[in-house]
Amino acid sequence: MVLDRVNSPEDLKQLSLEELQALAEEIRSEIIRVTAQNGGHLASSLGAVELILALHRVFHSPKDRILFDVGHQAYAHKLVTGRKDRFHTLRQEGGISGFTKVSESEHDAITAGHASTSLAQALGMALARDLLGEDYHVVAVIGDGALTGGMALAALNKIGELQKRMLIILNDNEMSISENVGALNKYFKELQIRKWVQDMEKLGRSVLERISPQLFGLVDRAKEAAKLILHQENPFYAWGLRYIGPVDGHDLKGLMHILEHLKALEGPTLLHVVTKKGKGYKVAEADPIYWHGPPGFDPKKPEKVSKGYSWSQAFGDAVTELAHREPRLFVITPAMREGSGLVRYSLEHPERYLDVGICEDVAVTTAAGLALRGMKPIVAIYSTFLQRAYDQVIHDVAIENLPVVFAIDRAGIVGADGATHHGVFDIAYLRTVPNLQIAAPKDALELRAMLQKALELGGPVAIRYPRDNVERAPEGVWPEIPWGKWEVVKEGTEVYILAFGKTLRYALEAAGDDPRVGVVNARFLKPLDREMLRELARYKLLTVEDHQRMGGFGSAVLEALNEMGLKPEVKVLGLPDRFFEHGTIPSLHRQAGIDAEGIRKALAEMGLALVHERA
Ligand code: HTL
Ligand code: MG
Repeated sequence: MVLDRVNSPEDLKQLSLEELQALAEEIRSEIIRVTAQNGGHLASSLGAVELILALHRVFHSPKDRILFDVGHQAYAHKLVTGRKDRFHTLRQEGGISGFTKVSESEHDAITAGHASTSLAQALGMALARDLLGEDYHVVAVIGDGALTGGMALAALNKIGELQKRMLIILNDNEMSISENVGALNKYFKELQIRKWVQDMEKLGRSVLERISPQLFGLVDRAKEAAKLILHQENPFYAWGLRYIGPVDGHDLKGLMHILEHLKALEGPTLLHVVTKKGKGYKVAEADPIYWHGPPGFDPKKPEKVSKGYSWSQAFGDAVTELAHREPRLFVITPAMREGSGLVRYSLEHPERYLDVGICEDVAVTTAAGLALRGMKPIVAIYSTFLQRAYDQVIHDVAIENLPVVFAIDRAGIVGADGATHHGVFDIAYLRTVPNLQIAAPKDALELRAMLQKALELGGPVAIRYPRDNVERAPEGVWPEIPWGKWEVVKEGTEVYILAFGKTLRYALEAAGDDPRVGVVNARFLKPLDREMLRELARYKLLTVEDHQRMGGFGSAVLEALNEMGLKPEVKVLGLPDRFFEHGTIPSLHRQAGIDAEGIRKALAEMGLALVHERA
């Protein structure tokens, strides 16, 4: 194995082209083997193997800084930067991260997970380098999806102005997680056609004319059609960047050759590299959407597995049905059609569906525009990515109390994606915003009830639900629940567990049949059900949530009790004030003490030890 001889990127410098090509295949096998075990970002990483090898061959990491946007495509980078022995621990608790992470390796230039940050970071690094009188290369690798983000585009604007020396590699596979969207993406396709036309033209002069005059005619016509494009100004030039490409991102020799040349250039350069998502693994090439981030699979017989019926699908089914009745309903996703359960919706209601690309800010503010002109937009968004649109929530939606519904998916601990992706801040950052109401359903029926009602309220509402499966609600059933009212699920005589969202299940499990322990589905966080809280304040209270303890549901309960002048004994369970890395959801919940065991322990501390013993 060539990989056996590669312990750092410097070792690549000794290898012949043939050895490097063999290494690329070995790396692919290793990526497939380990993602089959652990799940992970398979297709993206397979597509970037040659690019990564060429970069590490030509540049000198860690002196030169190679930044991977999102960082999910960098498995080959991990394998050649001294982590091959730990690569089997990818995304496992205690193992290496699925993204690049500064604290994990000196070769990881940035900590990433969220998209579109690399260009601004590269600019910052180039500025620091020049100010400190240092000399190294800064290379940012950014996908066509990540380049749909406003942050990346805004950084380009400044990069073009400042003219610092840096190399931007656009890794264009025409895919975000779904098909990529946006005007630039269309333009990239046109550039690829132009390249094809030029290649054909060269080939045509020498060979084609002789072999097939018809085919040559075709090329001529294509050239004619592409003429407009040929003469159009390249937007990167307009931005002040040198544009080079498109080049074949799997041609190792060609890539090394061109990178060697680009190294010598001053100012910012963008190299447009065309890659195939899933390259080298048939199923992933054929269906890069499923294989973008599959769970484990059998590498010999790779098959799609149904992960069960998720909250995302429950949401997708609900809005699909609702939209048939509510002509003003409109759903926006920032690049997460599949993840947010919106495939069916997008097919049944294409005219009231929008994938804006990886730009959560644009998703929220477009919703504001829709709401200002009479539509009822729902922004389907992951908790962690809504962080990107906080000002838009306040400034564009909440101030004028606009009817925008935020369907917040992946709320709480999300598991293997780790610290960058856990959705554990949304309650804290949303509950301080006036006008905005916050709810969390206990099951798919309650989700339907909340969605339906939220659309009628006339102001912003956030509905949060976890990364988990849920029992399917029957089609056509639309229950009503009293808005703002909690639900006593189990009566108790000494203590009430107030559970928000997913933790209700843990609370019921912990309470068992102990008559002293009551359980409340505290499904509305804002407004809180103060009436019920006042009643319950006669008992001891234990709040539990899958969210930071600070500023979360428990805090809201404490604040309300304080305002009402009530002083029951209260204990708050939630995530402590630290970041959680990757791991399984149950394991991380256990560590945070918010699962059934943690709740039992808390009950014991509140003097209900018997409950603990019985369990
Ligand atoms: N929104 C933000 C701000 N960050 C992320 N990471 C997402 C959403 C979710 N996401 C990914 S990977 C990805 C998205 C949308 C597609 C990136 O496409 P790109 O790369 O073209 O940049 P490719 O996979 O190689 O085609 C993750 O969460 C990992
Ligand atoms: Mg892409």
